[in-house]
This record gives sequence, structure tokens and C-alpha cells, in this order.
Amino acid sequence: MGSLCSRQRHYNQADSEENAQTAEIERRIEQETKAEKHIQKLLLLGAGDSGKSTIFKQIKLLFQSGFDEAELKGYIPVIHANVYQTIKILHDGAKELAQTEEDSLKYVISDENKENGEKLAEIGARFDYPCLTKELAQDIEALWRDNAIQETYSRGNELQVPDCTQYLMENLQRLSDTNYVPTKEDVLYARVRTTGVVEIQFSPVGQKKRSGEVYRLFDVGGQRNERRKWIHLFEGVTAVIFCVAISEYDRTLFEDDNKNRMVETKELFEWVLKQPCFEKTAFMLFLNKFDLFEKKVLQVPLNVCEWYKDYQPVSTGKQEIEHAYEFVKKKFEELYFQSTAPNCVDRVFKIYRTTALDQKLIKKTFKLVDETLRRRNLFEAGLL
Ligand SMILES: Nc1nc2c(ncn2[C@@H]2O[C@H](COP(=O)(O)OP(=O)(O)OP(=O)(O)O)[C@@H](O)[C@H]2O)c(=O)[nH]1
Ligand SMILES: [Mg+2]
Repeated sequence: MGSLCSRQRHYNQADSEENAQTAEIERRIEQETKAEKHIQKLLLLGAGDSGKSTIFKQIKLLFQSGFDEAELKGYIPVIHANVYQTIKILHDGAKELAQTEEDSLKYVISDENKENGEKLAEIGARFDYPCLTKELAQDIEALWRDNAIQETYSRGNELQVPDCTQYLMENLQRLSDTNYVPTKEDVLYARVRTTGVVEIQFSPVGQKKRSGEVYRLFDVGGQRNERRKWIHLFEGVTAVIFCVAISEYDRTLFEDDNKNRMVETKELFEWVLKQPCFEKTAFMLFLNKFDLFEKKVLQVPLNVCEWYKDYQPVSTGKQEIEHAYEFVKKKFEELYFQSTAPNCVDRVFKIYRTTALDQKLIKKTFKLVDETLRRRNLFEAGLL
């Protein structure tokens, strides 16, 4: 009997320990769920090349520890690949224009650069690129300075020439140093098409002075074949940051040479706005690549784009830039209100003019985004 009692006591003790453990696990799950609820989900969306990953990199630089030396060095093959691919595009583009254009002579590569050009184009077609030596950098520089390549570059919008071309070509000597370590700026200029999804958690304002809000930011690939992955991220999104490369109104898609990039972006934005999951989601529209837009607008009229065909230039210089920017902004505003059902009208919609390479501007923009979202949270909690 005595031994039965003691066994009973033993069982009771084991039970209560187990119960305590279960309670502790449940408490932790509850705590974590609460913490998760506190984390606000931000989604970077937009077509390919619109600057999503550049914004993502800026967030890492601004609100996290940035890139350590190993990460910076990890960008060397990417940057070198960008150089080889770019010079190949320009070389092949010049050859094509020299055959097809009426004023074909200006696209003919000079005799002294012909052989060099063929060699570089062959390298650019490889899967494995060689190390960028000083000699190769010099060869690339010589080809870049060739009049035919410069003429071709001026038609870069027709050839999928990357936006970072000028930057890369002006820095070839540094990029080919044996001890080259990419700078923060090099990393921001580097172009890698995103495949899949990457995420980062951060609190704006800075390491020491935090705003209290915790955000989880998701970056996705924007090209057509990547977009089917987006839908898995659409639940519980606090805000969509929709990036538009406003300088690309005279370019066609990388994945479809017959489709204007602005028209694609318009259709994509419409589709995103109509997603039932986003009825209460805030929309932050980043009209990005303003630095390129302000240069282009004075040379290429906005109305070359079918969506902007009702645009009329009114002035020159700074005034014209502002006029063109306001026109584009209005187009997106109209699109937003047309594509927003009456039951969604109270969702937040803000437009920001951005240049993703400009760290100060991105910091300022994120402070504004943070303020807007905090104000909305207070309003929803009935505190405002
Ligand atoms: N000049 C300039 N270049 C920019 C700006 N934003 C991005 N870029 C460059 O544009 C290229 C494409 O930017 P990404 O951030 O990779 O574009 P993405 O939207 O992530 O593209 P996907 O991953 O294909 O969807 C990179 O070389 C960037 O350095 C900008 O505001 N101004
Ligand atoms: Mg990307």
C-alpha cells in the first residue's frame, strides 16, 4: 500500500512537471505570436529593374549592420559579370545597327577595336567569366571609347543596356585592382535579377534611436516568370511598397521586347491594387529612378510612351522636369483611384519621389513611411 501511495505521488509529481512544461510552451507560443503580430509586414513589389533590391540593400545599410568585408567581396563576380555582359551588349548592338540602320556608318567599330571587340564579345558569352585583369579593363575601356560604341550607347533604351553602364565603365581601373573590395556604392549599382524571396527585419530611424516599430521587409523578383511566387506572400501585409522606374518610359521589357515597360507597370499596379488580400493594405508608391528621369525627360519626350501620349511639354529645364514628373504622378494617382473599390477607399495611399541610390533620400523616405504607418496604427486603435 505504502509503495502504491509513493508511486501515486511520483505520478502526480511527473504530471505536474509535465503540465508546467506544457504551460511554459504555451506561454512562449503566445508570446511569440504576440511578437509576430507586432511585426509589420512590408512587401516590395514592382516590375523587373524597378529598384526593389536596391531599396532592400539600402535598408540593410541604414537600419542593420550593412555589408561586412566578406559580403562586399561576394559582389566581385557580380560586378565583373555586369562589366562583361554590358560590353557584349554594346558590341553586338553596334554590329546589328551597322547592318540595319540607314546611317549605318556611325555604328561601325573602328579597325583598331574590331579584334578587341570580337574577343570581349566572346568572353561576354561565356558561362564562367575570367578575372578582370588590368589588361582586360584597358581593352574594355578602349572599346567603350570607340565612337561606334558611344553611338550605340545613346540608343541603349532599344538594347537592354543596363542603367549602371556609365558607372561601371568609368570605374574600370578600380574594379580591376588585384586587391579590389567593392564599395557600398558599387554594391548599390550592381545588378542581379532577383529569383525567389528574401527578407530582412528592421526598425527604422537607426541603431540607437529606434522607432519602436518592427518591420519585416520582403524582396521578390519582378520579372514575369517570378511573379507567380508573389501570391504566397499576400496574407497579412501592412504595406506594399510598389516601385516604378519612371525613367523607363522609352524602354521595352527585358523578358518581352514588344512590351513597353511603363505599360507593363501600369497593368501590374492595377492587378496588385485589385487583390482582395490588399483591401486594408497601405500602398506606398515609390516613383523611382528620378535621377535618370530628370536627365531623360529633356531629351526624350514623355509621349513616346503610349500611356503618356496625351502629354504636352510646356517649358524647358527644371520647370519641364517638374511638369513631366507631376504628369506621371497624376497618371498613377488616377490609376490608383480607378482601381480601388469603394470598400477600400480608406486604405492609405502615398506617393514618394525616390532615387534608390541616394541613401539620405531613402532614409528620409522610410522615416515618412514609418510615421504614416504608426499614425495609421494609432488611428485604428482609436488613439487618434
Ligand atoms: N540611376 C539609378 N539606378 C537605379 C535606381 N534604382 C535602381 N537602380 C539600378 O537599377 C538596376 C536594377 O535595380 P534592382 O534593384 O536590381 O531592380 P529590381 O526591381 O530588384 O529587379 P528584379 O530583381 O529583376 O525584380 C541596378 O543596377 C540598380 O543599381 C535609381 O533610382 N537610379
Ligand atoms: Mg531584385
